[in-house]
Amino acid sequence: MKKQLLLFSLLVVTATGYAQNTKKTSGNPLFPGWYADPEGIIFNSKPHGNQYWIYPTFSAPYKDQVFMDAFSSKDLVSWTKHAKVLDTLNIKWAKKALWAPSIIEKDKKYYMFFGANDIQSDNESGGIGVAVSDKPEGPFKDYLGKPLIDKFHNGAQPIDQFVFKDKDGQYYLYYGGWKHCNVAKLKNDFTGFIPFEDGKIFKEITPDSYVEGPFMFIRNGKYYFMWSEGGWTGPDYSVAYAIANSPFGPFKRIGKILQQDPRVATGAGHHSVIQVPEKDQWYIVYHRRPLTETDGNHRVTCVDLMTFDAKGMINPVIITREGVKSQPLK
Ligand code: FUB
Repeated sequence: MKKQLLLFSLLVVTATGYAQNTKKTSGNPLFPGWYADPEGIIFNSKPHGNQYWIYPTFSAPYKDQVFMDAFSSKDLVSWTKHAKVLDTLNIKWAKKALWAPSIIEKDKKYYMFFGANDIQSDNESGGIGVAVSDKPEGPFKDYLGKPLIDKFHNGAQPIDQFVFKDKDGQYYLYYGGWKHCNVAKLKNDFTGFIPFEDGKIFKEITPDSYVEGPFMFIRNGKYYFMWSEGGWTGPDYSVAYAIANSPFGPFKRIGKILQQDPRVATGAGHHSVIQVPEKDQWYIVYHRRPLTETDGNHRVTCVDLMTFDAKGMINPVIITREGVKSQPLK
């Protein structure tokens, strides 16, 4: 009996190994589960520098959004889940609606900026917080003991943060829901902000049709600013972008580059971008909703190629079921 069991197990292991070895593309979604607002990143420091990481929102009713999982991969094809890297048990002011993590590595620490509580006015408790860990897989602990931003400024709901390191080493926080986007200059230790020359802390940079989910990257010295448009529970959710010469814009909308494809999925939006180090090779990581699905929370995390034309414009993304080919990092 025991021998039979052993033989059966060997066959299963062999079959699984074979299946993994022959998986040529990532497939979409990248991993099982309802996950939205994915931030994809490659960290600089060893031993984590040879991996892709994705930090998404756990997509569920707000009251159940009390933790965040992360995912890592060596090749974009096989992914490992890291459960509950952030948990509201470790953040006394965060009660629900943990949203849209944005992560950055600095001085051997990992800082995660997150939204919590979905505040509707300045009278409610919550907003954007910061958590810190020694490792990308957490556990992340509350860094400030209170939100970093807990009020509306320039009409922007304090959600959907993105932390950006500029060419000169300065860190900025782009954020905002309710169709307004602000940028603020972070203090070097991320405990607060440095006012701009005009004395203001929150500079509004909202482009046309902006709704939420800002993201920034630099290519060939230009600032590519991207954001989500439409309503996240509907099919028209999408991503548009602008190009500027400065991190403050002006951000003149160029057009949409990610949206639903009625043959593949709806509601494609709230994305991030990964560049393969030292290569002009780019991926867009985003969420979308399976065709015919009507539950707003049924959002899944996907990856597809992002390419540019000869003038540096982003080509419209082709959303796929296959995903992308294996791309191991050095
Ligand atoms: O996942 C919660 C919210 O949905 C995000 O903060 C928005 O950007 C939208 O994707």
